[in-house]
Amino acid sequence: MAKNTVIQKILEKHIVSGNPVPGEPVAIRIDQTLTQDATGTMAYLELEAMNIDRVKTELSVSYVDHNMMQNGPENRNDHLYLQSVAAAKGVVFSRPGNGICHQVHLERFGVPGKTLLGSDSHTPTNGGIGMMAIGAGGLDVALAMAGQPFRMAYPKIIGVKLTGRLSDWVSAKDVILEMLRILTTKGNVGCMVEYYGEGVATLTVPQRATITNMGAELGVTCSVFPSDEMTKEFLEKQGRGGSWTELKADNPEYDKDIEIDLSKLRPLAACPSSPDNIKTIAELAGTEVGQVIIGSCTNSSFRDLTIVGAMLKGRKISPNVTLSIAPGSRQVLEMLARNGTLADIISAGARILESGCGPCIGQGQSPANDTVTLRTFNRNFPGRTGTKGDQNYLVSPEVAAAAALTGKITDPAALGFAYPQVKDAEKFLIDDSMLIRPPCCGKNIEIIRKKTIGSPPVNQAMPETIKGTVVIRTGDKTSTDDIMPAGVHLKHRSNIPEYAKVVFERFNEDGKPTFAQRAAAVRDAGRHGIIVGRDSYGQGSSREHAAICPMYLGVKAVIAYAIERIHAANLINFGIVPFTFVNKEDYELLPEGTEIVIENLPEKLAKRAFPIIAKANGREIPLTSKLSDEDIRILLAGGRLNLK
Ligand code: MIC
Ligand code: SF4
Repeated sequence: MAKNTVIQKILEKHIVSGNPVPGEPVAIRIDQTLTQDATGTMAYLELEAMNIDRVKTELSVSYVDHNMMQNGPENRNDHLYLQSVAAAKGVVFSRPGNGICHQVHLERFGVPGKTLLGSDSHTPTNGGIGMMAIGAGGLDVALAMAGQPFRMAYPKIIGVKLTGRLSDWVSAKDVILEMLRILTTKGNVGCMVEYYGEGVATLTVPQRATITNMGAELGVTCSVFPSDEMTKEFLEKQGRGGSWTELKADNPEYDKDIEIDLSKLRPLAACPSSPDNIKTIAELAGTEVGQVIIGSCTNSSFRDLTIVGAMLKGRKISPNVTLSIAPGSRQVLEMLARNGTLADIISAGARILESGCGPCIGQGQSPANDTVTLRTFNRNFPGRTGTKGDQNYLVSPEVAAAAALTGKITDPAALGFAYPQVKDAEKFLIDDSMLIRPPCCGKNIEIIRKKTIGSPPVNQAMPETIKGTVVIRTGDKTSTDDIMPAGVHLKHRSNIPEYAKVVFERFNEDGKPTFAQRAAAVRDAGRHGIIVGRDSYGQGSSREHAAICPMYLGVKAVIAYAIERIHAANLINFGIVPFTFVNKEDYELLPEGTEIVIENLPEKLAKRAFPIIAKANGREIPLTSKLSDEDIRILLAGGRLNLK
């Protein structure tokens, strides 16, 4: 078992119960929370349902960064609710325009050695500053705000030794793409990643944050860098030097070892349509590109956009390409505006978007059909751009800027000019006026609830017998974007009956009832909906709507080869049993429409009588599930909100 690691040092200070053995359930104290608007409205509605007057954390921040299009009143209604509930409950509110939650949190709030729980899967970004930063569903974050510990499996720790230093034109993005090449998106549930070795000191905090951000794509619980002189310098430049403490591993031993020589890395891309479909830029060079977008919580720091600005300065983008840039935060945008880099970017022909998630979550800028889009983002699941059949490549800012200039995927080293020697900021521009601190007492604050703000639906206790019907069988790597699409539907996050209409929309076929219609018909016939999947079911986003909306439509169980961590927790929180097949070949026995019976389920779960037998077409199908005692209690009650 791992020893002397940074991760264990943080865990030791935060564990409140459980056995510190990999795979065993433990509960940890949460120091800070963050929410964003698309998951936040549900989280605060859930917090309100818990009757908590004021949050119990050291710091909780509510960001608005996802739902910013304001096509119709829904988004602004959400913002007003979020701002008022933050004031009422003692939460800092980051106004729309202030930036993407993970970037702003890194700049203004992240503290080495502390725990952060966020209702967004890329919360591990703040591992770049030495935090144990974990993504979770909104309900788990609401519970943390209410002062409850966070439950998870004690991790296996993967140690990644970094040696050497990145060569010119090679970027932090290439480090994490290399990690995705090595580990893939599958099979890493229950692990945490720790970076160490002399290569660490060569990476700045925003570069480290690019790497920890996309740990989410590996499916690990979080990724953590030590806190060193580089961390201290970053915090001092943010005017927060007092938050620094040193965190380092002493002769660490890990459960699994990986070594990456930074000097040997070359520019890479994640090809359509999975973050682990990695090729070198050299292999892809010459591919025609129609669109380039630089931004997202992965790659829109001051350093990232400064290098892009230096590459574009005095040049024009190719006439066949559109280039859009969304700076990660208002701090970054204002600094670029003040030092002239923004003018260089605009002059080259870029379209400037507001500081927020924007195209990363399908909020505008969908590419044309049959066109390659190159993005510095972290996810390229099919259709996430808003275009069916999209060809989305994930790359570094350097590779993105090179393609914008040439109209083709291009190794930036072949551009014919030297790697710009950009310096990090001497000091960051500090202006917290878009962060609204809560008053000391929120009792008299009126919470603004316009008509598009609904309430979380309530589930029934688990039935004695599951009389199930398979409503869909999805296959491998079903992402939460597949289950609950965002894009144009994102604005319905606060209105479950409306949002539930588009569950599994990507799988709709002409002339066939939609998933929502089929599930509702099963429910109205007094039966229970069942979803069948294969590997990595529920990968990607933390959106608990991927559990709430199926629950609303009467789904009682998901059966798959493997279910990703955050999604499995969300299913449990809303009373849906996450089963895995004991025999993978049984997947073939459960096509859509199959009727399944599971008798005496509450009793079997309470006794942990695994494998639990499902009967279908005269066959017996053994199912299992890794559930803690608390998970079983929640499932029997029909969801966490039913437990008082
Ligand atoms: C994403 O990148 O998919 C999101 C949108 O940020 C999600 C959260 C959500 O669905 O609101 C995530 O990563 O958790
Ligand atoms: Fe926003 Fe994209 Fe980051 Fe999700 S991955 S938080 S949508 S920028």
